[in-house]
Amino acid sequence: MNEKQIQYNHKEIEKKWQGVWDEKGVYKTADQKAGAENEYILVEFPYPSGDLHVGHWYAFAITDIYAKYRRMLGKNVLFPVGFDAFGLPAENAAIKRGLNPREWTFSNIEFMKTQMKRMGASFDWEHLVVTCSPEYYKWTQWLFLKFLENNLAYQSETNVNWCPSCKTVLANEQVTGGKCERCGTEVIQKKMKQWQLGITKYADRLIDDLDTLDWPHAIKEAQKNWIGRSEGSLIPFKVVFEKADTSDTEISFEVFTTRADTLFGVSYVVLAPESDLVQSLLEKVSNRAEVEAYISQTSKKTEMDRIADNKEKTGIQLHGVFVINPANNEQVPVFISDYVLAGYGTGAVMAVPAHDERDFAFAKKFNLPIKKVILPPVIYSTSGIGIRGRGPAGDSDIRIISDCYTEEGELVNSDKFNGLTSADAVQKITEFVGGKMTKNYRLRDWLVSRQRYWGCPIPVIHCAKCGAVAVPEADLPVVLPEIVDFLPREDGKSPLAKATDWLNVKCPKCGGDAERETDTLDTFIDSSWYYLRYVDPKNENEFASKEKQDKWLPVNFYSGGSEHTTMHLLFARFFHKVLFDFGLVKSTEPFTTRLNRGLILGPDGNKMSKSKGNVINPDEIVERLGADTVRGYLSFIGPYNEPGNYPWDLNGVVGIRRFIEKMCRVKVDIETSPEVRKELSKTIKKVSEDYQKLKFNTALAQLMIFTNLAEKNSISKGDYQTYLKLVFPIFPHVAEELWSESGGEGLIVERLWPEQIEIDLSNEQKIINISINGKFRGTVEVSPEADEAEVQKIAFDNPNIAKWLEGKTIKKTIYVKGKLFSVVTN
Ligand code: ANZ
Ligand code: ZN
Repeated sequence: MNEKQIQYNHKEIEKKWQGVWDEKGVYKTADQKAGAENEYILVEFPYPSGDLHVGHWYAFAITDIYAKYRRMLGKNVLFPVGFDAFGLPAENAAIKRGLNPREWTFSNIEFMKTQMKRMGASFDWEHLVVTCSPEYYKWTQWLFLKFLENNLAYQSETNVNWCPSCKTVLANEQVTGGKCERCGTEVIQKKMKQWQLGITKYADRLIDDLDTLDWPHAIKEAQKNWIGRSEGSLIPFKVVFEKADTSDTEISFEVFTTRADTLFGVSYVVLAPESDLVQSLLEKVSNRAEVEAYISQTSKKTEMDRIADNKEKTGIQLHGVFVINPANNEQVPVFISDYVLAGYGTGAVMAVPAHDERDFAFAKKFNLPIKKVILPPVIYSTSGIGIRGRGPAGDSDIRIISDCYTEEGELVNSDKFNGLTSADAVQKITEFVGGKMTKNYRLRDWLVSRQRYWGCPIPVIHCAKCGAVAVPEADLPVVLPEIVDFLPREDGKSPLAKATDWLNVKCPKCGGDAERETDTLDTFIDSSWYYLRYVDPKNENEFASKEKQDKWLPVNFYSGGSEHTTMHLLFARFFHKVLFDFGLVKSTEPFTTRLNRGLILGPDGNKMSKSKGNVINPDEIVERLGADTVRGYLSFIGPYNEPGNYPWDLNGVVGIRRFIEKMCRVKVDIETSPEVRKELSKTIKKVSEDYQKLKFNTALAQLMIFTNLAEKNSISKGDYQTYLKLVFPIFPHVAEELWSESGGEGLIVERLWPEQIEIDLSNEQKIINISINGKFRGTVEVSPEADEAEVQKIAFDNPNIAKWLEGKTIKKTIYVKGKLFSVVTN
């Protein structure tokens, strides 16, 4: 093709090669390939919300560069794709358009499949997984039943987040800033009977096993904080009534505290308004009406509001109720306040205003005593050198003490514990009062039932006699019935309650009349195990066979968005650990390496959104400039291995298109010029390293340098084809076209990554620095074998050097071989 100029017609080229790859099935992944190690590269699967957007391209097409690279290194790569197809977004959109969610979802999936096929990615479509298909959710239900059997799924009446607009409960993870994550409506609290999964039982393992993962530090930290393990004590308090008559039965409760060292400083106790304990005390409370009013007021607030530090403290005393501080037998009053949450610790707090900010604010407002029991360590100086210890008078008065000192320190006003450090006192005081050390977690059990139609039915039958009965395995899947009226209901029941034919069944245990559970499962359950199904998507007898699992799991590389740090990634890890305990998977963790990618912003630097009119439609760019251009642009926009925010820049896109045209102008010659050969060696090294580190931007920058050089100089067919291989992962279509034009063997997609080219640099000219009387005066080039006499001749013949020697006598010369020639004159 020496003289032939390629006309770069992206439409023709891309269509042609996508057809060929498809027809030859080049991306069909066998479970085993001779001599090749299996590698599972995963991208979080999308919601079939309608159109593919640039974010999907960034997720899939750019991770595909890595998948292609690993494949060329000889790995047998599984790179599957699917759809997270149940859930609110699909349903809300269907409602808006007056369509059925099923039809709407499946037609979207078909459309998005054609869009995704234009990426030129190495997806194996035979592994497609769609979570709303009965073949998939049969196994979601089967897994749920395993949880149920093992007491990891249970029903309980709890206060839940309720979105009045979506008319469904939400998990804590789905409430951001007190608002529904999906629709932005203010979430309210409601007491409802709900299905929960026992994720808290796995809290320690979910924290401790993070150490075994090759994940970004930030994700690990975020998960740890989310789980919020805190070590503290349970301290018992006995309840007494003011006019205690001896017939009173003894009521007592425990508080959870991380600061048992402050027990002598307790001036009152606070209970969570909604706690059962408060209910049990109410009949002894003399100001019951006011207390009940406060409780009902609290029930309208979200947890987020309640725990906000900056807000004014509210609360009310339970008149007629006192508790006894077990450390000093003092009677202290009891309050309820919304800053104490029923779901954390024991829902009861010992308040130490001198050492806790919230207690301090509360005590100020309600005029309660503030008693210091911890002093900060003294640092005083006699000689200019800081010394830690007591003041000169042997007392501690010189310590500068704030009104509310929240750090650890040294105990005072604490009887026989005075003088101990906080750390020592915690355990000793806990023991002294008969309390015990314990761990507490911020994490709650995972609320998984949703009062929505478009989800996986919970495979349970409610019988008046037998209670909640599991649907027998043989009857799975419980198919989501076709109903006309799937809109959410005001009464908080699932729309499935209206499907009476489906609803009324016989109890599997006693055969009596019974009803199906009408709630559906949170979609985060669907996505907690999809990566397992990918390895064996058509299996009718198991969720995934042991053999297939052995071939592929755990996932080697997982790319996704940072919004999934404390939701999906935590849920999937939990699921995997549970399945491990059931003996259903072999590894304790699902994803070995995780990458959180960045975000593509609109051209105006804002998050793309239809309302801002800054959405880039990838189809349009693909049509006009080609899929390879979009792939190249997105790979060039920033390092893929670090999450950043990148505004879309049309000039940049056009620049990539020009670069592809330049690639097409590189011509094959008889020989490669030495300069090009040297740069090719460097390029193979750089591009290999950068692809491996997911720094596609710098890999492409090096390919640009090389292309410039190769376009202006000569390159042999062999070297040219090596170059095409380097380009292929980013620009697969044009690389395949040029490969075929240059008479390459078979398809480039089936070739292996090039070997490093070792360049013999031993007979290159050496550059020698010339120094005269200690000053640098220029350089000369000599052959590598040149001896001192030769170097001296070349240097002294050089007029730029010679001019510094005019009229001088040489006293001494020194030659450092291949580097430096130094002259000393008089
Ligand atoms: C007395 C005390 C004295 C406390 C002091 C702190 C400082 P973390 O570390 O987050 O676990 N607490 C316990 N249960 C609570 C609840 N249900 N709602 C609100 N606050 C609660 O925090 C533990 C501390 O938070 C506990 O230690 C308790 O206050 C409070 F100088 O007890 B502390
Ligand atoms: Zn029954």
